[in-house]
Order: sequence, then structure tokens, then C-alpha cells
Amino acid sequence: MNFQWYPGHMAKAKRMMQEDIKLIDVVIELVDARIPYSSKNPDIDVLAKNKSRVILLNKCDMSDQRYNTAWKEYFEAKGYFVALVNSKSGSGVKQVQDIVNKACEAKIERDRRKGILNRPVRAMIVGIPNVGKSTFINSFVGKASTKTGNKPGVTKGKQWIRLSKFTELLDTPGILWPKFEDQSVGLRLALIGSINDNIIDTTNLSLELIMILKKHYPEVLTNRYGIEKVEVEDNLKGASKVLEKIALKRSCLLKGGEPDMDRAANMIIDDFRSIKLGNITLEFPSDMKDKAEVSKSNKKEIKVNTENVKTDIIEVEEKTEDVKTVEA
Ligand SMILES: Nc1nc2c(ncn2[C@@H]2O[C@H](COP(=O)(O)OP(=O)(O)OP(=O)(O)O)[C@@H](O)[C@H]2O)c(=O)[nH]1
Ligand SMILES: [Mg+2]
Repeated sequence: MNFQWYPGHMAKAKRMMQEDIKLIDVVIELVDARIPYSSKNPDIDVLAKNKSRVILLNKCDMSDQRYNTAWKEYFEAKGYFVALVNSKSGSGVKQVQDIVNKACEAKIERDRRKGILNRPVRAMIVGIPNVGKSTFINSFVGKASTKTGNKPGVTKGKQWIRLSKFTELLDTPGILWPKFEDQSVGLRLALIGSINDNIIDTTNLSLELIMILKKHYPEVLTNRYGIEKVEVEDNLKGASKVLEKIALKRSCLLKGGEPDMDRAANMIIDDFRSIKLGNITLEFPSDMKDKAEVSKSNKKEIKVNTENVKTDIIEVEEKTEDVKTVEA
């Protein structure tokens, strides 16, 4: 069975963004540098059609430095203005103003010709849940202006923030899209924490992670879990054998001495999320050319705990627009 997570507040947020897009000059989309492809919402391309586009590869402190530049170049080649940022520490955030100015050069010139001087650039900050939109805004603005938190769905309504007389930002709730064509996209989104954990089977999640580690970071399995090169197939069954070995090595055992797969799965996912496995990127620009084929071969069985799905539907608080002025 496939899983999706598109609770009511996301559909509502999308409608709200469709209304606001008229006011916007530039759309700044945050993606997660560990999964730049899977964390890029295809719905934003439709929403932001004909707008200047900026992509920020956020959380670049958690991803593998060796692939950060390759991903930057990948998106630049597609016509986006791109920056690598760590919104938490603020590293790389300063350059974003220059990038926004560059992305809006044509608009500023059009305004100038019409005699409009210094109309602020309006930027909409978009991205999937938990990608770091509010953290980025706080870092960009230089003080806490919007609420953040390490779980998806913290921002529920929209919020305008005036950065300076030249720039206004619109923070938006994180949105996903109604259907993941490629189920590995959903699993990767879950691995980085952008999908509510209680709708996902953690064992399947850990198997996706193990398959990637086995292929691209085998040394991590050896160094952290003492798993030497194992001759197993490159599929779920093979990954499951590796998980079993991890459970045994780490003494994750059930009462009868059997490996406790659930506990081992949770441990490896936590280790990944808390960077105990090191800086890991889960997908690579070089794989993108085969993406169509990969999607076809990746249709997997994924168990879903549907009982909890309903509880994820959270209503958006209908707020009046709240403009905060922050000195730049
Ligand atoms: N390491 C690291 N953590 C980050 C970075 N940016 C954000 N975070 C963390 O990621 C978590 C989510 O950040 P938020 O800013 O609340 O994310 P959001 O995109 O606004 O989330 P929603 O409002 O739920 O859609 C928080 O725990 C942040 O501290 C970053 O660049 N590096
Ligand atoms: Mg937020």
C-alpha cells in the first residue's frame, strides 16, 4: 500500500498561496540539501510560473559537502538562482539578499522605467514542512520573527515580515503535494522528518536508508555498526538482512533472543537525523538523468498505519495579515 500525507491545512495553505502569488515578485524555495530532488515540491513550479525563482539548499551543514556544489550547479543549469545555506548558524544567509536582487533585476528595471522607485521586493518563502523556512527568515531578518520547531507543521498561517524598506517576506506553511509518483520520494521525505512519523512504518524507512548507505556510504555501516562488507542483494530483502545484523551487533533483541527489527530501525533513523552517521546526502545529481526509469522500478510495498492519518488534519487558523517591521 502506498502512503501520502496531505492533511487539510496543506490544501488550505496552497489555496492561500495561490491568492497571494499575485503580490509576489520572487519565489524563494527552500529544499533540503540532503534530498534536493525529493524535497522540491513540483506544485511550486505551477504556482510560481512566470516569477523569478531562487532555490536555497538549506541544512547544507547536514549534507555531504562533496555533493553540495554539484546540486547547486544542477539547479543553476535549470535557470534558478541558487545558494547553499545553513539557516541555523546563519552561514551563507547574507548572500541571499544579493541573489534576490539579481533575480529581481528585470522587475526593478521595469519599475524604474515606469517611474516607480524603491517599491519593495516581495518574496514568498516556500518549501516542504520542516525544511527550515521560519529558521531561514529569522536568520535573514536578524532576529526571531516567526516560530520554528523540529517537527512538520509549525507554521500554520501566513505571515508578512518587513525586512527593510527594500524587501518584504511572506512566510508560508510547509506543503507537500497530494501524490508521490515515486514512493522513494515519500520515504526520503520521511527520513528527513518532513512527514509525520506516526503514519509510516519505520522498518521500511530504515531499509530505504540502509540501501542508500550500502551503495554510497558502506564505511558508515562498518564504522558505526561494525557491519563488514556483506554479500546481500541490492534490494529490500538484502537491506533487511543488514538491519538484522545491526540489531544483533547492537543487542537489540526480543525476549527470545530474536533480533528486534523495530528497535534497530528506530536507532538507525535517529542516528541519521542527529548526524551521528556523519554528513550524508541521500540522492545525487548524476542519478537524475535516469529518474524516469528509477521511478518505474521503485514502486515498493509500503505499510501504512492508517489509524493515525485522520489525527493529522489540522485546521489553519484564519489570521489577519500580520506585518512585522524589523530594522535591517
Ligand atoms: N542543522 C540545521 N538545522 C536547521 C537548519 N534550518 C532549520 N533547521 C532546523 O530544522 C527544524 C525546522 O525548522 P523550521 O524553521 O521550523 O521549519 P519550517 O520549514 O518553518 O517548518 P513548518 O513551519 O513546519 O513548515 C528546526 O529544528 C530548525 O532548528 C539548518 O540550516 N541546519
Ligand atoms: Mg515554519
